[in-house]
Amino acid sequence: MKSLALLSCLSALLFIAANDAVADKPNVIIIMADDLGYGDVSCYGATELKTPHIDKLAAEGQRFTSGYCSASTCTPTRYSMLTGTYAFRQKGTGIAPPNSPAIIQPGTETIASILQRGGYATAVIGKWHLGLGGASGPDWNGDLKPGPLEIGFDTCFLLPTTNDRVPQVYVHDHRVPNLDPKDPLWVGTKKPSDDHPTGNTHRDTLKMDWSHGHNSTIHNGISRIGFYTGGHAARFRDEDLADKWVEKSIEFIEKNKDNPFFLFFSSHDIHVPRIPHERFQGKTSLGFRGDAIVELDWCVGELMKTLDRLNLAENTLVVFCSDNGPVLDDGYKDDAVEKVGKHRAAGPYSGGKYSVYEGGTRTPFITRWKGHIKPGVSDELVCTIDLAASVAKLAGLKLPESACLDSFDVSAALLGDKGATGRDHLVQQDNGTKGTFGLRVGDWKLHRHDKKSARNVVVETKLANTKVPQYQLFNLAKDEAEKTNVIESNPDVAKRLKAQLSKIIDDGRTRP
Ligand code: NG6
Ligand code: CA
Repeated sequence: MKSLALLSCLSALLFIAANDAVADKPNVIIIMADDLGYGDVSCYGATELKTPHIDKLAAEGQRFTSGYCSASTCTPTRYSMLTGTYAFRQKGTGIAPPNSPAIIQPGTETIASILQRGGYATAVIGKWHLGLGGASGPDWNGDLKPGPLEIGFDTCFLLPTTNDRVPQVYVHDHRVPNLDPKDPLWVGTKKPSDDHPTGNTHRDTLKMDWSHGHNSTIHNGISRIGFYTGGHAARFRDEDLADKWVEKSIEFIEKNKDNPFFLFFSSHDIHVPRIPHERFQGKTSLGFRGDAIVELDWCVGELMKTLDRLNLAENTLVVFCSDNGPVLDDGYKDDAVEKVGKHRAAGPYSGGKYSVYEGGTRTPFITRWKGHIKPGVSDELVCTIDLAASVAKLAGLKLPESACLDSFDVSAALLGDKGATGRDHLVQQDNGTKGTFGLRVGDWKLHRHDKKSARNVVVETKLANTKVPQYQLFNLAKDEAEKTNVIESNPDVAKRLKAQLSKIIDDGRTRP
């Protein structure tokens, strides 16, 4: 009897100790915007629209002027944010097509698997675009695995690819919800029948016309990349995506308010097709591209309100970032080019999405953790690829030696600690494993264009490929817009950076 009492006393003590340890672990919310440029929000200088919620986040935390994503397209940035490893090291990490199999293999350590092992509840809600299913691709009518649940997420509620690619259905954990077995979902690359309506054959019926690509299957009056049939009961309306992400995220936060959680809020805004909810349409002078930014800002506000309501703001690190720089015309005629006016989506930088000029990867990057981060502006160099190592550090978790090969612990810089430094170098890439690299070391920036041309024109004019030499060197301190190639006058710097870039690629890892 006595020993039983002692045992229950001991287990009660252990429980308290365990809970104390858990209480030290901050919740983590990563809000990743899609295609949002450095100059697209008012706290980074936008004057033609207002983003009060994102601005508030910045005012209450650290706003980074050298915050980057690691690639200028979606799939490689998301791959490297989750795995902590540069995407150029792994074949098959370029922009994923509709029927892409899972790109991150089960067993790969990710920011989610590390936090999950550390006792966190983990979720990804929103755009995935990292493939689903085994080698033969997604089984849309069956179990969609492997996927997020096989690499560390307890739960997911997804848009499987991007919304300009088919199909327009959600994925909840391993299944497409509301699928009627009598109306199976088929997704493919070839027109399924001669009379299948497409953006080419039924162009005059579209509610938003396409400008390039995006002329296959039509859903909700918008033609997409790829073909699909069936699954009608499961299909969503583009207008409702943002509301759905917010609704599902609030559910997840409420459910896990008493234990540590990690939420990857993966917005589809402001990717094409930009179809904000009716209540945001026409809210800016910039057309749907601007309205989608306002919708994104609303999402941020709703998430922050939820943290306040549940008294979690002082226990939650919020990171706001983007997956690549901006683009105006990305395949639909949504007036983004015509209505841009004075708005400079990439801020002072050149290039944008698809480019290794600064506009492609230098994006809004904000951290907030009330009571732990002193508000301010930081010029330290940080990147989405560092979130894995940095968040692991904040949660008191160790990174396995063989994982997260390029993720640096910049947690002190993320918290804005006095004297804390970010990275001393960063590699940027465009898309895929072969192509174009940028290496920033201090104020120097080396470009290595293995392709003969690059998208380097400013985003306000139409993005177009122009011929470039294989190597270029810029001094960002004097020339933030990368206009003057100074490689001839700085041969020693060029030699050093070229060698450093080759070594980073050849070594297979940069994390010590
Ligand atoms: C491109 C698409 C573009 C966009 C991009 C992926 C065409 C002509 N262009 O191939 O619209 O979908 O892929 O964007 O189809 S990302 O942000 O997901 O990387
Ligand atoms: Ca993107």
